[in-house]
Amino acid sequence: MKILILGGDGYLGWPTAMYLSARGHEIAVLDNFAKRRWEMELNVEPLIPIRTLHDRVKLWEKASGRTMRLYVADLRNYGEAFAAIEDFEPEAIVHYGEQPSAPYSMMDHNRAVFTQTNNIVGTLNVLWALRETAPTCHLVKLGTMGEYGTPNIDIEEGFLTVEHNGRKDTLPYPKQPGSIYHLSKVHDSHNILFACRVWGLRSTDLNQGVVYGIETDETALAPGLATSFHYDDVFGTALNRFCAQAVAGIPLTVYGRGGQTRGFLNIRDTLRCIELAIQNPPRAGEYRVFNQFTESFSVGELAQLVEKQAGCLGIRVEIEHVVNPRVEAEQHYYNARHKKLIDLGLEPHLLSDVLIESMLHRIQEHADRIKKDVILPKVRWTGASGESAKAAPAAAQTAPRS
Ligand code: USQ
Repeated sequence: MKILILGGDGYLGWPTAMYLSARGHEIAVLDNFAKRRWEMELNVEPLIPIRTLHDRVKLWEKASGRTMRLYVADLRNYGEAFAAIEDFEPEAIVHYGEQPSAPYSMMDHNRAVFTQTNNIVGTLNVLWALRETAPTCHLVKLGTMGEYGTPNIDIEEGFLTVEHNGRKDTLPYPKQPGSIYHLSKVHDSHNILFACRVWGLRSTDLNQGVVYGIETDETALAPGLATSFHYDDVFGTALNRFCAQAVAGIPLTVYGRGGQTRGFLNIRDTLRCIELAIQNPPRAGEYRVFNQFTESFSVGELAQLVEKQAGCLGIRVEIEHVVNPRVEAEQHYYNARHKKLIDLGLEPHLLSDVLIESMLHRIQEHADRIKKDVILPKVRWTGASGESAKAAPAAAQTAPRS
């Protein structure tokens, strides 16, 4: 199939492009390199040095013997989005091309507005271009499990059947996202549902959990094919950060009490989930949601797993409960369904000691590049006064080890 990867320069976009190319699909990547600019703004860098996308595409073509197209385009510019889609004529689009960080979106007014404008307008432009030039193309859109928040009932896959005053309907699941970034994904979901319902487009909204991992079969083929792995407080995600902190000899930064539970998945499973969605497309006019994660952990549990495995390698690790910079429940009910991708054939790579060990080893190879001053969280969810509309959770000051 002809598949266009939006955000092809990113942590997940680049490995997805290689994975699908290796399986015989005709791939094009599109990016405007905005993430590289944000990294420079904040003086953060991926752990493993990343070559330009142009170079990585050339290297991949040499290593695999397959061709890959590259579009430099900004999705906020309708003309650029339209031109790429019209030119490539994709049968499927995988859309990672958004600002992906919750802390970045909560940093200041400019970045909050930027995140929502960038993500929502970019996606709306893609939807409109599909309507005009490729209405049968399958849009595989990366949403997030964070759209649901942490309700005190089971989380379903996108829709909830409710009975109200004696009548029954299946409606979009209520959303209670925890950041301006997560909100942008909720707004995207509404726009995509509308585009399917009214224009007859077809889309899979993948509500993905927190991804961890550095390596895929394709990134391992050559050093220059590596993907962008972050450990800093803005772009790094929990488990990736904990592994880097362990290697750097910095206490693991569990925010607050550490009972925050989320769905997690291995980067390798992200790629397989995308493939499964593409191989099993929705019908015209259908908008469907898959919850894309394989296991749930609290952040406290994750920190303990890293502490244990690092200990086996002789690395002494401390766990520190730092004041939670976010406004989020630290102890809550969490039971999210994630059956649809398993039904399609996903065989999860579950989190294991071996996997944590291999991440620690890989990070050790680049330990001298870890900037210790970008680890502690600096972005607070509350206003300048320190108050939020909802009472901030009881701050766990630097507390004893769990
Ligand atoms: N956390 C810590 N310590 C840290 C970093 C994070 O305790 O050093 C906690 C956070 O407070 C939060 C949880 O870990 O409760 C997850 O935080 P995260 O930074 O790993 O992930 P998040 O901000 O939720 O966002 C990430 C990706 C985003 C994706 C999302 C999936 O950056 O693109 O949409 O995971 S989900 O979390 O399911 O919404």
